[in-house]
Amino acid sequence: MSTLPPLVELHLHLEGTLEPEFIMRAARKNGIDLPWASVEDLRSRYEFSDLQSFLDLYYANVSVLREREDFSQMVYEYLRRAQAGGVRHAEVSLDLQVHTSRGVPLEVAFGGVRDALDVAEERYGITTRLIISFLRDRPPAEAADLLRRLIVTGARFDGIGLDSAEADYPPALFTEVYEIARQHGLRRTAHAGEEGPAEYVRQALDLLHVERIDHGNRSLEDDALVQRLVRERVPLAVCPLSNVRLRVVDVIEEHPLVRMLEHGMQVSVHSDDPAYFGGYVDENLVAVRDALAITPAQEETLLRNAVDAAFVDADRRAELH
Ligand code: ES4
Ligand code: ZN
Repeated sequence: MSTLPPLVELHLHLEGTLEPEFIMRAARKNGIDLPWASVEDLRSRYEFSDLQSFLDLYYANVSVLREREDFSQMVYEYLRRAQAGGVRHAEVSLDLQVHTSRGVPLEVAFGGVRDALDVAEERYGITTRLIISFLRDRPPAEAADLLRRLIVTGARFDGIGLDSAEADYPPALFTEVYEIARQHGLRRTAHAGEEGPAEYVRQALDLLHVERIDHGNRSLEDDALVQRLVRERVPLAVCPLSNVRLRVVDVIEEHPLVRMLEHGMQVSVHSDDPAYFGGYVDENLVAVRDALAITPAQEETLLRNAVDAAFVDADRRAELH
C-alpha cells in the first residue's frame, strides 16, 4: 500500500495567519489604537458577507505590524502551527504593498519575513517558497515599481501573485507586471474566479501566463474553460473554508471540490487566511473529508495534486511524493 504524500500548503496569505491574540498583543506592544475592546470582541467580528467585508478587517489588522520582529514573529507562529498540522512544504504569500504603502520600509517587512523563512527548514522541517502578491485594486504601475525595486535590490523570493478585491479588476491590468516577472524567471500565480468571472481565469492564463490559479471556482460556469484547465493540467489552489466564510459557496456540503475532481481538474486544498476562516490546511482537509464524503483515493489525488503544483525542483518533488 502506498503512503499518502505529506501536506503541502500552496495558498496562504501570511497576513491571514494573524490570530486575534497576536493582533491585540502586537497592538499593545507598538502602542497602536485598535477599535476592538478585547480578543473576544475582535473574534466576534470574524463574520463576513463577502470578500470586501473580510478585506476591510484584514487590512485594518495589519497595522499592528511595525517592526522587523513583528513580521518574523508572524511567520514563526505560522510555521509552528503548520508543523503541528503536518505541513512539510509551504508556499506563502506576502502583501508587501500593503506595508510599504502605509510607510513600513521595504527592508523591515520583507526582511522580517525572510529572517523567519530562512530558518524554516532547520527549525520546523518545512521547506518554503515566498510569493509576493500584488493588490489588484491598487495601481498596476505601483506593482511594477515595487517588483522592479525588489529585483534590483536582489531580494530573495520565488514568485508573484495577484490578490485583493477581484470584481472590476481584471488580470489584463497586470500584463506588464507579469511580463517583468516572467523575464526574471519568477514563478507566477494569480487569484481568479473567486468573486470574478470565468473570463478572469482565461485572462490569467492567456495574458499573465500563470502556472496555477488561486481559487478558480467560477471556472465551472464555463464548460470550454473547464475542458482547457483539464487538458492543460492547470493547478487550482482551492480553499473550502474560505469559500464558505466569504459566501462563495453557501455551505461546505455544497462545495464544488468533488465536482472539480470528477471533471479531472488539478485541484488541491489549502487554507487562504486560516486565522479568519476557521482552519489551517489540515482542518480544511478534515472539513471536506467529513462534509463531502471524500474517498481515500480522492484524498490521495488532492494531496498529490498539491505536490505536483508546488514551485519546487524535481528532487524536492520526488521527496514529497
Ligand atoms: C484574500 Cl480570500 C482572498 N481573496 C483575495 N485576496 C485576498 N487577500 C487575502 N485573502
Ligand atoms: Zn487567497
